[in-house]
Amino acid sequence: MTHKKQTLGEFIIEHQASFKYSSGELSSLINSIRLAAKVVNHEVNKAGLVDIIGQFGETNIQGEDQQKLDVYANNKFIQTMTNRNIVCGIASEEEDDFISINSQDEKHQNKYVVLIDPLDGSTNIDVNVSVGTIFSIYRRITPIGTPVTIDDFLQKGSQQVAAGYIVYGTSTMLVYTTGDGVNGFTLNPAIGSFYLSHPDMEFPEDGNIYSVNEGNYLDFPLGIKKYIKYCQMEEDERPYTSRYIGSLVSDFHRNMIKGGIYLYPKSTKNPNGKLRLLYECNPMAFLAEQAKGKASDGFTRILDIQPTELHQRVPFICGSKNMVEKAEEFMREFQ
Ligand code: AHM
Ligand code: MG
Repeated sequence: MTHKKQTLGEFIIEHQASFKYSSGELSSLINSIRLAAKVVNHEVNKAGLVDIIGQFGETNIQGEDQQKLDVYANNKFIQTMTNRNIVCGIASEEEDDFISINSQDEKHQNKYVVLIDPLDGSTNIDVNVSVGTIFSIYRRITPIGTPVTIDDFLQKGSQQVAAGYIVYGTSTMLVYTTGDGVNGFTLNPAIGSFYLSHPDMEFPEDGNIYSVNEGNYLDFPLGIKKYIKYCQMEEDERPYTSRYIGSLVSDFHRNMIKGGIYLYPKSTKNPNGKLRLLYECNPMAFLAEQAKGKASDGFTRILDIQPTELHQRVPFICGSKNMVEKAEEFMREFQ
């Protein structure tokens, strides 16, 4: 039996009414992310051609400056959301400060702010390995009609109304949540549409994959060292398999489908971990919880951490519920 797959556009319209703050604004916002994702995807797919058509950062044959892909992605997402006048503010991992958006005719009337990591894991681009975009959406807390302030961006992750990622992999997928489960859409490049391919995504409660940069092992806290040894021990279902792409979106995506845990702990080199709370950890933590997984800094639920600055870093442990709880157990026991 064949049945027609739903497109992301259709899915957004169908779910708009059920969204608790429904006014169409959030749907337009997700739609604009979908559009920018397609444009960025096109550019990412051409990355392997740089030797033929010129390096990023160089001037191309038309005399135009070619941008590095992460700069390109940053500009594209910001431009799309600004032009369509659907958010009141944007913060990006690529920008030092947040951007306040104000249209000529409607002064600060939009209610959402977006935080974005436009191209995460971008060092993987040079070697043709998957990268991703991560986004996080909040309702502003300052009054409509006034410019956004830093407080609109420094909200706890538990206040997110939507979050998602795009993985530019063997196929390109957009995966997102509006707080009612997680759904994944695969891009059909021939047609240019995303189709619902992974409805109601969930982390298996347990898994057998651990993903961590073990090159930093000697610098890890004792609890993490002990947990890694536990993963490697021959007992019950162990040893687990080690899989580390070094691209958070891809490692998360695989672990969500197969069952696994991702860890980026603190180390001597990175005393607060490496990943950014606002652009990376909060959105992934929201997705993880919506997919019945867990996300923690080893002791505290990520979504409960009160951010104090835009580019704050935190240790990050995320994945299948039982695995994250086990890692937390080790953190508590071996401080
Ligand atoms: P980036 O924001 O500079 O791209 O760094 C984030 C990336 C994650 O996608 C990935 O999981 C991690 O950094 C890999 O770091 P490392 O190379 O230290 O293992
Ligand atoms: Mg990043």
